[in-house]
Amino acid sequence: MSTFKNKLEQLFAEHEVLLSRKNEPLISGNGIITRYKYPVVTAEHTPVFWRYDLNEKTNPFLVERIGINATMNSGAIKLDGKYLLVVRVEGVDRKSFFAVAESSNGIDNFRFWDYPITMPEDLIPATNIYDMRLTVHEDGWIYGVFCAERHDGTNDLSSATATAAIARTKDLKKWERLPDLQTKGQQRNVVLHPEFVDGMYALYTRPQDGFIDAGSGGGIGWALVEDITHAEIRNERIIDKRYYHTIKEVKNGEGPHPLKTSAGWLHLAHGVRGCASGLRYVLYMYMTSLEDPAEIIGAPAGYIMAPMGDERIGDVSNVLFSNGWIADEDGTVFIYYASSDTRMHVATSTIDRLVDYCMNTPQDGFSSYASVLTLKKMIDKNLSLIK
Ligand code: M1P
Repeated sequence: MSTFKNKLEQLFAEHEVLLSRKNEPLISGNGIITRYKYPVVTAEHTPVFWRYDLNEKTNPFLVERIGINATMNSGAIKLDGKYLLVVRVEGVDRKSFFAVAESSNGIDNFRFWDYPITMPEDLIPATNIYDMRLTVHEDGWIYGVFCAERHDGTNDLSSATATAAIARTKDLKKWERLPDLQTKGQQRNVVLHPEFVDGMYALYTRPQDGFIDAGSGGGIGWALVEDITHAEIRNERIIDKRYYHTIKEVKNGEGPHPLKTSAGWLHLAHGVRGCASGLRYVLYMYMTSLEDPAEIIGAPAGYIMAPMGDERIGDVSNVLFSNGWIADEDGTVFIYYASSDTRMHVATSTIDRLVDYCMNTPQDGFSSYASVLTLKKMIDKNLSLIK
């Protein structure tokens, strides 16, 4: 066999070993979620035939022609019994695009579909698209809301605009692009609520002054729009505020759309704080009422997940980010999260555990004094049990 053929066979064989590797649960530290040993989707999971020209004549050295840099911030959905991630794939050229990776159990063996998604352009083409939130809406469509990034047209090459782009599909293959969300300022991390509210489409928003800085945008917002095919925000109010000296002091953003439970809507979000080593992104949760999905009824202090071990290192280090989760009928919840803008992981929990976490974890008292009082209450209660 020629060297080329040998090398090719080896490439496919190594790829298959990676794709078919079984994942293993790790003993969790907090009893709320279970992490897994291996990331579920990495750049190396992308098909060999995306990266290599397999023709010996045009690629005699069998080198990579199209490099993939990262697989991250993925929307998630269960369709026809399959766990599907709409992965943000980032090429070495720094452009992100969407591609579907499929698994039959949600924790390992994710395989990309042969082709990435060809997302139609809006009237004004975007330079980069990323971070899709998927929502099966009660109107019958599957919506993908994502960030469309464009250069702002000034001489400053780093100056961009972030807009919420909207597209819909029935099968994740053929997408209809709708006009981008019209808002006063910039928006990222916009998420469509799965149900109509007062007969309107409801959006979780994240108003921001600039491309990076949330600035005066006070946190996660809420807005109703009449027509999703020409979505325009006229009124927006902040429902989950940022606070000084918390995990969401600098920024926050809704993750995937909330999960409906008998006790309320379960929300997953990211919170950002600044520190000497830069920004630190953690995941936190809160709960809103069934009657009013914008009214917070449970807000545990601090984070539920923060970067750990290898998760702490990557293209943008010290970042956990989630925009996809799946709740199975038996109550298992699969939380898909990216670490350090580099690779995708899964953590599992259950609806009951997450509701218990949201409703029974002490809230933030916003000072050291208040934290000590909260801790002393727990100690009093426990010592009366064990002494
Ligand atoms: O690099 C961390 C994250 O930064 C942005 O999120 P946010 O707008 O909340 O700061 C996004 O670019 C996101 O994709 C990225 O993971």
